[in-house]
Amino acid sequence: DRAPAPQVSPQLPEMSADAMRAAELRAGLLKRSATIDPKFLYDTQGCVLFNAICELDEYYPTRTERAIFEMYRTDIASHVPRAAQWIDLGCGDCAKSRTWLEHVDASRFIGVDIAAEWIEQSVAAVGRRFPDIECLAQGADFTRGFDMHALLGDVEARPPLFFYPGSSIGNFAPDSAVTMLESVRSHLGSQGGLLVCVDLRKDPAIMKRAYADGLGVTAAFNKNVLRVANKVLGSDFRTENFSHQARFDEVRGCIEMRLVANSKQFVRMGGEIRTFEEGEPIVTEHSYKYTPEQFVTVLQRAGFTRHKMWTDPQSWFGVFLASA
Ligand code: AVI
Repeated sequence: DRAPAPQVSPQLPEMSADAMRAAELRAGLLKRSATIDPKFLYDTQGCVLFNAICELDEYYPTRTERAIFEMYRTDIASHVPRAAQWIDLGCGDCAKSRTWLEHVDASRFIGVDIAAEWIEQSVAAVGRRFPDIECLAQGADFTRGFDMHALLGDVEARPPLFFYPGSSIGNFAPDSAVTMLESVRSHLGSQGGLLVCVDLRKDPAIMKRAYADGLGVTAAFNKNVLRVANKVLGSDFRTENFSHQARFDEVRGCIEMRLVANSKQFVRMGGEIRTFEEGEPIVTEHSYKYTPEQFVTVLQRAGFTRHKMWTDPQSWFGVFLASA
C-alpha cells in the first residue's frame, strides 16, 4: 500500500533537508503538547509496518477501497480524460496505479512520494510494464503545497489526473486538506481531474478498532516513530516506555493516535532534556473521517465544482472523482 506524501520544489542540498527535518521534529517535541508530524512515521520500517496494517482484518479502508475499484473500475475509468497525465500522490510501490494504467488512456505517469530512492525503482518497473507511457519519479514532500506546472506542460493537450488513494487526505486537518486540494485544482486546466479516496464516518467502535488492532501492528507502527526521532535527533526515547493509544474525537471527527508515557521520562535530545510526565501524550497522527456531504464541502472550498462518488454497500469508504 502507500503512505502519504509531497511538495514538488527544487531539491534542497542534502544537509539542509536533514537539518530542516530535525528542526521540525525537535520543535514539535518541545511544544507544551508534544506532536510528531505523521510523515515521520514512514521510514523504511514504518512503510513495512504500514503495509502490514493494510492486511489486518481490523483495518477495513484498504480492502474496501480495493472492492470499490474492482466493482466500478470501468465506470470510473470512463471519466478519465484521453492522453491523461496520471499523477500518483504518494505512489509507494505504484501497485494501485498499475491496476488503473491498464484501463485508462494515459500518456504519462508521474509517481510522487517522499521516499525518493524507493520510488525510483517502482516507477522504473511501471515503465517496463507500460513501455508506451512516459514514466517519471518525483521525490517530494507535497504536504506543504506544490508546484508542478512546468513539469506538466500543456495540460490542455495532456490533461492531468491526480490520483490520491488510501484515504491519505484524512491525515490533513480539513483546512489543510482544502489548501492541498487547491494546489491540485490549480494544475487541472479545463479537463483534468482528481480521483481521491476518503474514509467515511461510521460506528466509532469500527473506526477505533482499525487503529488499535489485536496483534499490535499499529502500536509497533506508532512506536517506530520514536526510533525515527532517535535517528534524526540523536535522542534516547525508549519505545518500551511509551504506550500506543488511538481514540475517536467526536467533535473534530478524527482518530487521534498518540504515544503516552508509561512513567515519568527524561529524554535527552541533543544538549537538552525533554521531560514527559506519566500519562503525557505525544500526538503522532490525526485521521479525519468525513460524511459524503462534509467531503463535498471540502472539494467545493478547494474550487472543485463537479464531482461523482462511488461507495461500498455499507457506505464505509468513498471514491470521489472531482473536476474544476
Ligand atoms: C496513511 N493513512 C491514510 C493511514 C490512516 O488510516 O490514517 C495511516 C495509518 N495510521 C494508522 N493506521 C494507518
